[in-house]
Amino acid sequence: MLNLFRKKSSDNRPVNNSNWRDRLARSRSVLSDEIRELITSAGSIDENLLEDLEAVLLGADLGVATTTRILEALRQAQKAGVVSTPQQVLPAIQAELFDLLEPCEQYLSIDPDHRPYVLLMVGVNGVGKTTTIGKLTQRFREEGLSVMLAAGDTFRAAAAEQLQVWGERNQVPVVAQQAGADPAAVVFDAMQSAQAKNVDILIADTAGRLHTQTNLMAELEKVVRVIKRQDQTAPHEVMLVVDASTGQNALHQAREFNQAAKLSGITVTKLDGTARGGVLFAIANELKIPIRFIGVGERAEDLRPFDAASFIDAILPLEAK
Ligand SMILES: Nc1nc2c(ncn2[C@@H]2O[C@H](COP(=O)(O)OP(=O)(O)O)[C@@H](O)[C@H]2O)c(=O)[nH]1
Ligand SMILES: [Mg+2]
Repeated sequence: MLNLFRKKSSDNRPVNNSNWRDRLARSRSVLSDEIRELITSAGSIDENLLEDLEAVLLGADLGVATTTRILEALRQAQKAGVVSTPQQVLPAIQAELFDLLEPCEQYLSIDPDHRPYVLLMVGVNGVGKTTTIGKLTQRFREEGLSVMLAAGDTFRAAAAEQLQVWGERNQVPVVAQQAGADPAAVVFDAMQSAQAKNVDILIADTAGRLHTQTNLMAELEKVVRVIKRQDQTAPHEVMLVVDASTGQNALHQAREFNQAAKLSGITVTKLDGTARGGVLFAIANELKIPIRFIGVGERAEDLRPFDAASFIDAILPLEAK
C-alpha cells in the first residue's frame, strides 16, 4: 500500500514547520474541499460525478493533461473493481497524484567535484528569482558552503542592488557591473573570480524581461556559452523559477524555457496566498523535471525542499483540515 509519510527528504535540519501547510490553505480549499463536497453528495461513481470532478481539477489549475490522466486512472480503477464507491475516489486521486509527483522529488545536491558549482537562475520578471537566490544563499551558507553571486540582471539597477542586500546579509561577494552592461560579461567576470577564490557555489541571476522571448532566450544561450568556455561541465544546474499564482502561465513559461534551455530543476514560488498551487502538478506531469524547492513566503526559511508526500498532504489530505 502507498505510504505517503515515509521520510526520505535529504533535508535533515530542524525546521520550524509549524504552519507552512496552512499557507497552502487556498489551494487546498479549491481542490480538497471541493472534491470532498462532490463525494459526500454523490450516491455512486457515475458520469455526473466524473464530470464534476473534471471541473474541479481544471478549476484547481491542474491543467487539461493532468486532469485527463487522473480521470483515466479513476475509470481504469473503477473497471478493475479497485474503486467502487465515491468514498474511494479521494484516496485514488491522491495515489495518482503521488505517482505523478514522486519522480520530481529530487533534492538539489551540490556535487563537490565541481568548483565552483554553477547554478544559473532563469525565469520571467517578477517570479522570485532574486529572492530565491537570496534564500538559497542563506541555506548554502548554513551548510558551510562558500557562495558568490553574479548580478546577471543588468536591466534594472535595482536588481543588482537587491542582490547586494542578500549578499551583505549573508556575507558573500556579489559580482556586478553598471546597469545596461552585458550580462554575459558579468557572468564571465564572476566565473573567473569564483575560480580564483575557489568558491564552492556561484549563483548567477539573469534578467527576465526583454523585448521579445527570442531575445531573452538568445541572451541566456550567450550566458551559457560564456560559462562553458570556462568550465565545459557548467552550468551544473539551470533552475527555472515560476510563480504559482500565475496558474497556467507558469506552465506555459515552463514549456517555453524548457525548449530553449536545458532546465535541470524548477522552483515554484508564491504558493502562499494563491489558490492556483495545483499548477505544480501540471508542471510535474508535463515536464518531468525535478522540482527542487517551493516558496511559501518571503523569508529565507520559507523556501522549502520539495517533498511530494508533504505537498500532497498539504493540498489534498485524506482527512479534511
Ligand atoms: N509571498 C511570496 N512572495 C515571494 C515569494 N518569492 C518571491 N516573492 C516576492 O516576489 C517579488 C518578486 O521577487 P523577485 O525575486 O524580485 O523576482 P525576480 O524579478 O524574478 O527576480 C518580491 O516582492 C518577493 O519578495 C514567495 O514564495 N512567496
Ligand atoms: Mg530579479
